[in-house]
Amino acid sequence: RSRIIRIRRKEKETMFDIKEILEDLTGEKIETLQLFKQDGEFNTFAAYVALASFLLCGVVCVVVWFLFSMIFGGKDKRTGKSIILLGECGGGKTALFYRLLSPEEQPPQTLSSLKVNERTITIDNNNVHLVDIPGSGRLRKLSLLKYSPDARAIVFVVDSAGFAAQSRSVGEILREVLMDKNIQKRRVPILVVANKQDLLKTLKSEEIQKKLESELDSICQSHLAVPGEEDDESTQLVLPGEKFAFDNMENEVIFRESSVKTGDLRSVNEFIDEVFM
Ligand SMILES: Nc1nc2c(ncn2[C@@H]2O[C@H](COP(=O)(O)OP(=O)(O)OP(=O)(O)O)[C@@H](O)[C@H]2O)c(=O)[nH]1
Ligand SMILES: [Mg+2]
Repeated sequence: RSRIIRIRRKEKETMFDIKEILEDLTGEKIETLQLFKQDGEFNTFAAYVALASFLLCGVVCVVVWFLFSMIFGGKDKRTGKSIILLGECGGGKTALFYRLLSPEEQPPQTLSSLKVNERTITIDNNNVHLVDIPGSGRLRKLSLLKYSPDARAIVFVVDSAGFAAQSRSVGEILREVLMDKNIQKRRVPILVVANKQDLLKTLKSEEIQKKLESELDSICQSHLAVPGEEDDESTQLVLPGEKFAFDNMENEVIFRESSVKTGDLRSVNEFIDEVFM
């Protein structure tokens, strides 16, 4: 067994069969491949075999991990650079956009936006591309398609004072976001921020979450019952017979509060810090 064994090239192809190959070549049954021969001498060949097997196992593990993450993990969600502000008209996206650019200044009086605002700013040494998408119709949908491939996170702004009257349309827009292929594939985290907390008669983030959950449930059920052109079965947010729940989403969806007017943006800043960590 201590004989020097030469392995023919074709039999070198797989290291898993090494014991069988050695048995074929020597015609003897091999129990174990010993690192030291009986006379105590170091068996270089066995050491090479052990090292090669070890390296091969490592390579196989890396390849399996890579394939697994490609198939099940999607693209790394930490590759995008954009924080995208989305939501219904009048929620305070543009006001928030300006507050994030100049935290100490009151944002200028804004009218309903007709174009996307974008700017790159530095937050804690990170270059953050801030994108404010108008809430109204077609421009919102086209802009989401354009900017979602680079999304690092979404800040979904809700007017907590006007929410009761807008809950259905807010739910429709949030569904659009959750259905976006890039947002889904890269599991982009979403912060739903209940803005305008300085006003009287506002809803808290928990109340908004509950109401949005039931709105999204009914919207999703109607899409399941009568699928539209854009309803791709594989990306539906609920399965038939299932109830919609934010906890079941692949994307992390969290609910917090803010007031752009008073400058209370702790929730938004913490969220941005976290996604760029
Ligand atoms: N009281 C109060 N008003 C706010 C706050 N944030 C924004 N506003 C006001 O709400 C109104 C709408 O804000 P915008 O930032 O223009 O809203 P938007 O989401 O950009 O709206 P669209 O561009 O139409 O999608 C403006 O008059 C803001 O001054 C807030 O925290 N508190
Ligand atoms: Mg705006």
